[in-house]
Amino acid sequence: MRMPGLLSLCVAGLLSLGGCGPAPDAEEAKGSVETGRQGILGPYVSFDPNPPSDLLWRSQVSGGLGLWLMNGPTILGSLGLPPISPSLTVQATADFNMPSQTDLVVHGAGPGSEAVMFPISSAWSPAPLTPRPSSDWYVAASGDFNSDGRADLVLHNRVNGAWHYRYMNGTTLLSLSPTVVRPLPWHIVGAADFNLDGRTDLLWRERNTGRNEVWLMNNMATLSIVTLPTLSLAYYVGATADYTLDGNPDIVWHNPSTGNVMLWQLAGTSLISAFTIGTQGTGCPVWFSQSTPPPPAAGCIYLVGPRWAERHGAAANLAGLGAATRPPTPPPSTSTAKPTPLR
Ligand SMILES: [Ca+2]
Ligand SMILES: [Ca+2]
Ligand SMILES: [Ca+2]
Ligand SMILES: [Ca+2]
Repeated sequence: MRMPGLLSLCVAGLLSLGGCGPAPDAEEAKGSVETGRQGILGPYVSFDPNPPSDLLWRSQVSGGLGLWLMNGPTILGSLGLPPISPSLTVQATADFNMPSQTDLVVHGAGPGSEAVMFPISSAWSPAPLTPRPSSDWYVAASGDFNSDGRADLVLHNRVNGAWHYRYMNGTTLLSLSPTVVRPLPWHIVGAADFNLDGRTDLLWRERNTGRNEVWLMNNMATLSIVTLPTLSLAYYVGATADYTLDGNPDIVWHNPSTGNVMLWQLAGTSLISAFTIGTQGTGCPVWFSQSTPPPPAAGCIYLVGPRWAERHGAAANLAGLGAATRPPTPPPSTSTAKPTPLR
């Protein structure tokens, strides 16, 4: 029986936020960034040898990073990672240098601080990225938006609502898409191939209402807009990847006030269940999205990804793996989880 509260304390301890002993019921690991990383296999974005997607937590006070190592919606344990300066924020997770591994995109308040952090040896190795046009812009998410097999970035302007893609070859900027504007306060809060057509889609959230939309995209072309249920602004989007082992990207939300970590299990763009997968912190300040840094509140950690999931890379990557490292067979149901009403 897992005990999310204990695991929460443990992650907090690994982030140097307070005392914490080993979780007796969890397989806790203390690793370097290269220890057994697995990387990105289509909808699975993993940081350890177990392919199912993990959850990345961040203290904006200490710069600490920690993982919930997951098997679908089940927390297996926690893992502390080397910190990254609190002058930087974790904006996106992607794989910028094949073969697959999980890298982080970070930047500070102003242009010139952008970098991809590669997990090399026992530390993060930064590689600079082309600066943003101004401090009004932030990296909202990553994805392969032009379907060339290479990770790209989507940048959003928090002041005027403009956004565009940066098409990348590794850390090299190849070109920009046209810049378009969606009126604020809609913000891009994630990217994933929700409908499994091989093209990365955009997840939008409205800052004053909690309304949510998936824009099904073909590069810059909006194929259709799907409205998801509205969710209280007490929650923010922490991750978009597959957490139910069915190949469909899901959405993980966190409520910093109650600590509730809630999974929306999606089938394409349909919400089929919502349930709690754990608890992290209580009484912490609200956060809207990666459009601003997580609140630097002592004792509070925030879910900063991964916010990327794709389908089309999965088959090729999985084909190169031995059976032992394939994702486990999906469970017959999620009946052990308790659905909670949406707010
Ligand atoms: Ca994993
Ligand atoms: Ca691309
Ligand atoms: Ca798609
Ligand atoms: Ca799923």
